[in-house]
Amino acid sequence: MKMVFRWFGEGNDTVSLDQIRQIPGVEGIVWSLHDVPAGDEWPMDKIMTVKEQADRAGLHLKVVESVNIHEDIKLGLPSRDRYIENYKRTIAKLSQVGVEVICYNFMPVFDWLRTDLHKELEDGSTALFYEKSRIENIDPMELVKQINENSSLTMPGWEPERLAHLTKLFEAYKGVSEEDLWANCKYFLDEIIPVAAEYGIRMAIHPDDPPWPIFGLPRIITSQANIRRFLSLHDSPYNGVTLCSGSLGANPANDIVSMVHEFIDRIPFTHIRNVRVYENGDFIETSHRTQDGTVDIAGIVQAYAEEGFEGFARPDHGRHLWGEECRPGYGLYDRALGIMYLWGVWDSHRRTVLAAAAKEGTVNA
Ligand code: DNO
Ligand code: MN
Repeated sequence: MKMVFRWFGEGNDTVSLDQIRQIPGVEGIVWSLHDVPAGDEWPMDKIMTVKEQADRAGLHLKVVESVNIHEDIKLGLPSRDRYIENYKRTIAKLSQVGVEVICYNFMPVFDWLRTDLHKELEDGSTALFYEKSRIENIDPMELVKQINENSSLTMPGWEPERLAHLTKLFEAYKGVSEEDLWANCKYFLDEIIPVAAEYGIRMAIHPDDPPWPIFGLPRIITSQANIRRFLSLHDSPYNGVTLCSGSLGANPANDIVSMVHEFIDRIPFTHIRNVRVYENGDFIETSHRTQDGTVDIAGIVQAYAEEGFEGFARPDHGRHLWGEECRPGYGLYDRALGIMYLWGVWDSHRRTVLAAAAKEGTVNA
C-alpha cells in the first residue's frame, strides 16, 4: 500500500506540501489542475508547475484526481469525439511527468453531493452530512431555484459554469437512460483505455457518491455487481476502479471487503474513509476508525493486507477538528489521524501475513 494525500494546489488548499511530507508514510500527492474546465486539454506548462512544486517537497505526483469527463461524453453527443481526443492528449502529457493512475468519475452533472458541509458531531467537530429526504423529495428545477437564491443547500465540488448550465443539462439528460449511460461509458473506455495502456497509465473510475440515482439522473458505479459489469465493458488491467469505501459505504448493502478481494487486480487506487449511515438513509462522514461509523474500515484494510495490495491509497474526507478552517472534508488533522489508523491496521496484518508466508517458505519476512 503506497500512501498519498490529496492536494488542491498552491493557493487553492489550506494544507501545505511541507505539512503533507511530515505525515508518516506519505510519499506523494493526489493532484489535478482545478482551473482547467472539463473537456479541455491540460496545458503542459501548468503540469510542469505542479511537478516542480512536488519535486521541491520531495513528493511524487503519480496519482491524478480527477481528469474530469465532459458532459457531452456522458450524454453520448457527437461532439464527444473532440473531448475524447483532448483527453487522450492529456493522458500522453501526464505520462511525461510520471503519472501512473488517473482517477475520474462518470456521474451525470454532479460529483459528490451533501446537504450540510458543517454538521456538528457529538464531540463538537463538524463533518459533511447527507439528508436523504431533503435530496430525494426535491424537484430538480426547485433545486436550481434554491441554489440561485443562495440557500443553505450547498454543492461542494461544483464548478460555477456547471451550475449556470444546470437547467439545460437536466433537459439534455431527459433522454438518457441508465443503459444509455452504460453504452456511453463503454464508448469512452474503448477509446481511452488503449491509449492509457500505451502510456502505462491505469485509469481508475471513482464510484458514484451517493451510490444511487439522484434528481432522476442515472448513476451506474454503485455496487459490486455494477463494478463487475463496468470492468467487463473493457477488459484490461488499465481499466480499473478507485475503490472508495465512503462512497460505496453510504449504501449498507455494499460489502466492501468482498469487493477488495474480488477486484484487487483492478484497484490501482483506493480511497479509505468511514461514514455513519442512519436508519432513515441519512449519513455523516466520521473519523476513519471502524467503531465510529458503519463501514468496517479495519476489515477493509485487513483485506488489502491479505491481498498484498501494492496500489495507492489515500484517506478520503475527514472531519473538521480543533477549529481548523479548510476545504470541506479536506483538512489536515483528521486525514492525518486517519492515515495513522490505516497504517496501524495495515502493519499489524502485514506482520501476520508475512510471518505465515515465511513459515511456509514462500516469502522471506
Ligand atoms: C469522494 C471524493 C470524490 C472524488 C471524485 C473523483 O469520495 O473522493 O469527490 O474526488 O469523484 O472524480
Ligand atoms: Mn472518494
